[in-house]
Amino acid sequence: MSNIPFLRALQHQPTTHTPIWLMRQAGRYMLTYRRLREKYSLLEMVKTPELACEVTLQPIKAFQLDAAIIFSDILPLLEGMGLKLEFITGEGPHIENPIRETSDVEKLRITPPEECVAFTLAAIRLVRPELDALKIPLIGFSGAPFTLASYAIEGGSSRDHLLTKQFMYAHPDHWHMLMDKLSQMVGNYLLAQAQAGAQVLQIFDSWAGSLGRVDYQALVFPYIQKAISIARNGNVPIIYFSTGTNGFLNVIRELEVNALSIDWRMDLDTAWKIIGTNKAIQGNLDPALLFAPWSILQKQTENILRQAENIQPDRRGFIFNLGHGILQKTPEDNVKRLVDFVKNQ
Ligand code: 1CP
Repeated sequence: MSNIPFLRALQHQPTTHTPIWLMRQAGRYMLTYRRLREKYSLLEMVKTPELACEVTLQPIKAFQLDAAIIFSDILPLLEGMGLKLEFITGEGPHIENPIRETSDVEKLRITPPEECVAFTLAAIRLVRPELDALKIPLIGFSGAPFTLASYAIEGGSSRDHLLTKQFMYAHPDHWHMLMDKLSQMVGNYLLAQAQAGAQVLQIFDSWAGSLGRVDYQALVFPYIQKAISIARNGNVPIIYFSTGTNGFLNVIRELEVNALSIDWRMDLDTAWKIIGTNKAIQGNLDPALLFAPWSILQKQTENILRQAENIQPDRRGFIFNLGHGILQKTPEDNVKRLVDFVKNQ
């Protein structure tokens, strides 16, 4: 049995302190990251294992976090299917040849991760020994099929995911073909990360909450489950993260994962009751609270800890995190204070 708190929490074992890490903990809110980013583009950093390794370690060196997440992004995987990706400064991701016709789906390739995302697998192998020396476990990750489909169809970020939904309703057979291909890519990618040394896997389904329960259940859920069933061959715990999905937690709880990561729109204890204590729970501070005066941040942090205790008095199975990724202008001092506070409660 591991004595690492984050891994113990995922196995519902009591821990010496409540483990904490922050989604997108490496990024532009950190001065060390911005300095490196002046010299390299995002994709250069992702595709150079030495740089990805360095950025993965930046938040670990700055804060007493309980887990590291490999530095990458959810979108480079789409390049392995034949989509052309770039990140435009100030605008975000852009896909030059998005999916618009059914024939575009037929053309999508399934490429082994060793070929299309070898750089991330190499970064995992490179960073593991450094993290082992610090007794910090490493998380590998992938976007979920729906969230990836949304970028592949919209060609970039989208508020309403209208093109995605239109495609889903107009071309059901090709929607299933697209989701089937994506679930194979995602599953293989997660499995390869576990085999390269990731000790935990997280699936980011950031935009699943734009769907209603009926569509999520019929058109999306089976493909997340398919990706998970491939990834489970890696024999490491899996976390499923989504936002805006609290209305159908009773569907999501059926996923064969070890933990669910929830957002701040529902009380943690209410969510955990629906999910059941056979799964660990991760969350759920509003990332905007890291901009609040300390007294308010502290009160809301304590509130989350109390809610976890309402379900598990010793908080076993609870991992403190944000309800979504850390925001770009977050003050580093508040991150430090939050991490230190949670670990001493
Ligand atoms: O330097 C830069 O330009 C910074 C922005 C940045 C960073 C730091 C992007 C662009 N991606 C990343 C890394 C990243 N992305 C990580 C790794 C680091 C960590 O956690 O420490 C992870 C886990 C992601 C995941 C990711 N990328 C998600 C899922 C999580 C979430 O926050 O919802 C999504 C949706 C993306 C897409 C993406 N990447 C970057 C941008 C600007 C976007 C678009 C977001 C949008 O559509 O609004």
